[in-house]
Amino acid sequence: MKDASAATAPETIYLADYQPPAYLLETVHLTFKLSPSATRVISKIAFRPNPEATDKRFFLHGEGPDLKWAKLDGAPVTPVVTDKGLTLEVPDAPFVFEAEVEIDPAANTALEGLYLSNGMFCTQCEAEGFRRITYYPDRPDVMGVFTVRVESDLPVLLSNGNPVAQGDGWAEWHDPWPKPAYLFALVAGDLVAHSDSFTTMDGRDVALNIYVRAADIDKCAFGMEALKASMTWDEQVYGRAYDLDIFNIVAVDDFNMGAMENKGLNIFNSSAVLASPETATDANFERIEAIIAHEYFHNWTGNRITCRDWFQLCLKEGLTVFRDQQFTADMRSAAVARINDVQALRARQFREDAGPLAHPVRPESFVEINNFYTATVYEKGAEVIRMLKLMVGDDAYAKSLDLYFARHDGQACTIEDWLTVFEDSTGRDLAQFKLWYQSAGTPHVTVHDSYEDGSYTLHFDQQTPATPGEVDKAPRVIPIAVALLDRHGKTIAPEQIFELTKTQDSLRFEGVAAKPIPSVLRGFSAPVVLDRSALDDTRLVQMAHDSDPFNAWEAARELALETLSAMALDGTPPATAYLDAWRQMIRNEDTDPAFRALCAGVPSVMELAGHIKTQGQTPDPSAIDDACETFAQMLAEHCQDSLPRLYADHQVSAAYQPDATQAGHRALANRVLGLITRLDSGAQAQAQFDGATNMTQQLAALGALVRAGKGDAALDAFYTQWQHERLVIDKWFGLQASLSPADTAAQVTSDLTQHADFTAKNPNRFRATLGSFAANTAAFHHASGSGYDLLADWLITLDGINPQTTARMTSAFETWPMWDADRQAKMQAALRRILAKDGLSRDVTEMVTRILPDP
Ligand code: B3K
Ligand code: ZN
Repeated sequence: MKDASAATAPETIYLADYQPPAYLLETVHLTFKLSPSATRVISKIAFRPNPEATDKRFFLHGEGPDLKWAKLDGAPVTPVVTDKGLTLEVPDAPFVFEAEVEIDPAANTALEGLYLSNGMFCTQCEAEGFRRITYYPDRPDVMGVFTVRVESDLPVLLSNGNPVAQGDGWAEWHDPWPKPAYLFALVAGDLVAHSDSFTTMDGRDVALNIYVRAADIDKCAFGMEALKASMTWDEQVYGRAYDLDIFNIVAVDDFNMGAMENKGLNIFNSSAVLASPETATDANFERIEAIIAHEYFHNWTGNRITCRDWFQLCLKEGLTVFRDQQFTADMRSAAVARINDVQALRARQFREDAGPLAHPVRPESFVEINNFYTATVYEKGAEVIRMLKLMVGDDAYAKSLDLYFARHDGQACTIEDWLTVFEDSTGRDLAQFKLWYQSAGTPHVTVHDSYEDGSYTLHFDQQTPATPGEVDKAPRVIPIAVALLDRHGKTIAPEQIFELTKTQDSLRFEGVAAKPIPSVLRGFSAPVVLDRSALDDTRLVQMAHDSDPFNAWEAARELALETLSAMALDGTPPATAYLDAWRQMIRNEDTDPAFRALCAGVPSVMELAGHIKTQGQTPDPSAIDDACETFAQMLAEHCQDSLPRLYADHQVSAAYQPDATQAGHRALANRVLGLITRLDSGAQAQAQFDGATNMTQQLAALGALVRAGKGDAALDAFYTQWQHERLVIDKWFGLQASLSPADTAAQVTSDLTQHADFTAKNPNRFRATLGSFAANTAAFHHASGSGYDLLADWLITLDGINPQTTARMTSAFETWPMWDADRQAKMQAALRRILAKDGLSRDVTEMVTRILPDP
């Protein structure tokens, strides 16, 4: 029934073209007869005309399912089928459509739709994967009540909602909550469950399960605790209770991202849920806690209230990231959590916003929606909500969220709906605030000050650089948290929120006895680049005393950026006063070890390159890398006498716990170990490696040894010890690709791709190897171009296997405008080589075309 001539060039979809669906759903019945290469899917869907639709044509999406038969109200019909879907003449009245299709999960290496992972059937339907399973109105504003029957010999058969009935070789599930197809999920496998239960605040008993392969059953306890903590937190903080009798999580090895919030059946990349002290680091535990929370929180922000169309993705993702950030701040140290969030935002989102892939938090067009699950939609989307909360205040935020849930439960909504809720509940006009959703680019805010006769004024300017397709930018509303400190760091004017709404404006303080130290953009109150170079340099005081821990860290970071940039540009050595202050900071036992570990972090080569670029210079990755090495060596020597004691004082003797307190001690001790390794030829690191009782210690020691060029024996020992733990072997691949020196890393990585354990079919392994290499900035940007060639070769190979993961990884090339002409030319040549590949996927074609300059 295929009409091959219907194949068309990739089409651009526009927000402005949104049309309501022609038909709405009542009920959906699906039967899956599972078989690796020939799964049959039988569907029975009750439709009714949408009174609000103008276009009445009946169209079902479908990409790949082989249609065996179709019926309309019980009578056989022959729809017109193309490679995008099917059309059929239908009555202008309710009707039932039935069909049977065949699909091939075993051949599905793209990991979208129904696929096989190590003998387990599983699904990934967001954003548009359901159309690879069967013919269906695969758009988020079409919601149905699903009943699903799964037939298979495999022992565990799962789908969304509550279990209805089961027998030998089959199980039936019913999900009472209407949902779009992207939230559909099915799992069948030889699995075991780590089980628990939870009683909701409204008295519902919920069975909780984490399903894994038998060998992983000892790695589920932490995830389960994180799930229960998330359920409690959402009740206490947002008043949201869970709404089914069962909540299942399944760990899958082959997965394109972290996890997926399918209603009642979350599917997780095994790296985002499995953890034991021996196999996972403190950072892994923290990430797992955050992802479990994130997916659970989607039950309300995403599932109960979903998106009208995919342009509204930030409606669920920005809000859910903001909620998981709040959760982490409550569960751990709020200051450390905020610094981590801002570091990630700057590393990924600011970089995106400054390059050829810049787009608004709510984009206005796309070719492949999977290319818009970006740091801008997620992390900047969360920052926008953080600003909104700061501007309206905590109580008004809580009231607005209550109204949002009450007004829109069960609906598919837009950013306009979201903002209207806030306007209605607070009376504020949010027209200017909406620019944060509509306009791309990171605003640059410049501040200078003046002081005269007890009157102190801060003068602000804002300007947003041009982004692709958007040259002139109107001023935005920027909430700037400000306090004044005296010369000793004591607060003399408490924190207030100044809203900068114009291109230029000022904030005045009267009765200020002496010129104060301004603490500006406290807590990183807005996602902007702040230039405070016109202010007096008070950063050494702020680093030691600012009452806002974010700004204390920021002062340390700015000093490090400035010192290292000067070293890289012309060899200026660090000031002794700065090295002294650094030593004092790391030894200051009055501050949280986790915070000190963050302040002691040397900026990445990429962050330094960005800083040098904003100073109007062209960064040289190799010179920056050398400066970082020299700087670390100088710090080690300057702090030499303090290091053994610091290292000893922060060893944890209690049994391993993945909590923030213990993790903070380990983080600081491991930073110190990095410095000690520069002085003792790796003796201490080898001792830590040999005696390690948890992965945090073991991996940090291995990293220190590899960095020092003394890691060969330890790498072999690590591999031998962990060869049956695939998540640990990912670390083994990743560490070598990311920490090998710039001159050899491309060869090391290329050799790793020849290792028996390397496979491009597993996204975790591919990312651990090639993704880590691309993040090794000095190596990836090696002047020879060998890094660009290696990545391009592998992306060309991977595109034939998994377009979505390939497309994501092309963003390694988005920084081309930052570098010198030779590197720019080499990066563009590598991109053109990818673009020239025959049959290149739509996903990668869109990304590479956007990254390359206009011809
Ligand atoms: N909603 C999913 C992401 C789906 C990505 C599709 N390419 C996970 C999350 O954000 O929670
Ligand atoms: Zn999400």
